[in-house]
Amino acid sequence: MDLKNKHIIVLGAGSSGQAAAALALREGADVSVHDSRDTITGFSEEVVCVPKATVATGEDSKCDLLVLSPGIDGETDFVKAYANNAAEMIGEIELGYRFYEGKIIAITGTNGKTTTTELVDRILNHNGISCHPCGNYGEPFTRLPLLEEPPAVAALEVSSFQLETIKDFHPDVVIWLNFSADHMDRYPTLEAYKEAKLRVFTNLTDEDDVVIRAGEDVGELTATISTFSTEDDADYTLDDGWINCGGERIIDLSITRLRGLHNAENVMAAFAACSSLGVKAADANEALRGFAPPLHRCELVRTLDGVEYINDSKATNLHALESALRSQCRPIVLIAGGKQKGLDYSEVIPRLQSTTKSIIVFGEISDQLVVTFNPISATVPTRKVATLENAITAASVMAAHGDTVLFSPGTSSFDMYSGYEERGDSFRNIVNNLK
Ligand code: UMA
Repeated sequence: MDLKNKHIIVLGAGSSGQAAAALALREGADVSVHDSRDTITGFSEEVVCVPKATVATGEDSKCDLLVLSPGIDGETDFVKAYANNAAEMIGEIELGYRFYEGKIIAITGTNGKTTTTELVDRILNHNGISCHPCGNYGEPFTRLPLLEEPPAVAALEVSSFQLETIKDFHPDVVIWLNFSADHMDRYPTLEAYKEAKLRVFTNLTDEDDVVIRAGEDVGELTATISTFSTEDDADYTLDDGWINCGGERIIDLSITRLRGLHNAENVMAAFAACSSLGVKAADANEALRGFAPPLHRCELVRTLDGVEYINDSKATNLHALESALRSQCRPIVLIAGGKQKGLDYSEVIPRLQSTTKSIIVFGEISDQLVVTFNPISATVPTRKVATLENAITAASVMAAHGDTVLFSPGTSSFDMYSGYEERGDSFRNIVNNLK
């Protein structure tokens, strides 16, 4: 793609916008960045910054290429105003794809993406294949072609938001971990969310590999498929703490610090993808010795008076909450709640009834949760509090020796925090200050 002397508008001045602008500049384009914020920072002097952008700004802004940041909904009048004046509109992932020459393992699914991205990264680098974790994981994909020595493989975590704006994007391997309701504040229906995610398969051919949880309904695929599951028959299964493939035990999960069936599936998926690049099971097993889950994902913060405090702030949807509940083996005092994003918590009531002894709710969705959990209040009482600090104090009183206080909100944090990281850091700090 030739960007020389082309006028590029980058919409969104967050981390993807900054990386996309840097790449377009290197390619010789004239770059402007537009954002509805009052101020824009973090861009080089050559970039024209347009803060306080509105629909009217979009209607007045012509360009050869519009690069959209994933957090901005493409269905809004704001984006449509820009898109109508652009010769082409793509997302930041598509831009990165057009300039990155290495192989791509695209990792998607509702939950487990970040852990799996780190597992792929660890296994490949340990085996002498240079790899870099990026995408929804944190570092934008467009940073890779800007590196002096781009890695041989991108372990690319991709969200549905990012997939909405791909065109030619063609990964070599796709990992599809699972699918359940999420982001219902962005999509009109569950089908629309799934449709966005399924776009990851758009350009695959029979030369590509897909690693998929057994039983997932993703329609017909032409690629070579490997399946994994801790429940159903699959190419990769769980056998007494080992990952089993073709009747052989290949990876010993006890040498990692990962816990829970969902993490066993993440390991299966990561290894299956790496094996399609030639990694042997014994070498992957060695690479995973001591592997710990990323922060905010069932992270054991502290044990105080025999009570475990677990930070699972990354659980921003109900599938993640359910996985966290499933992976504990002690009685649970659950802290949940946060932003109202259209999720129906009644789905998790059977699991709550069998695993929790009490529930503490807070945040924008707390009134709704008190009503939703009312049918089980005789055995699992729910208490509403105003802040996370109040929730932790209440939990520390309610939990007995041998219990677990699990902070697994089940929804996003934006009603009170800048993101799940800030929310999880806050949980960790408060717990570490408990006396
Ligand atoms: N903005 C507007 N107008 C709007 C809406 C937003 O101008 O109508 C501007 C905001 O003022 C802001 C910018 O857009 O300046 C933000 O863009 P962005 O939300 O795309 O943020 P980035 O910093 O570019 O982060 C994005 C991903 N964010 C989202 O998808 C919401 C990051 O995923 C990703 O790590 C990063 O690109 C690098 O690839 C985060 C995320 O929350 C972790 N992802 C969601 C999730 O995991 O649930 C999908």
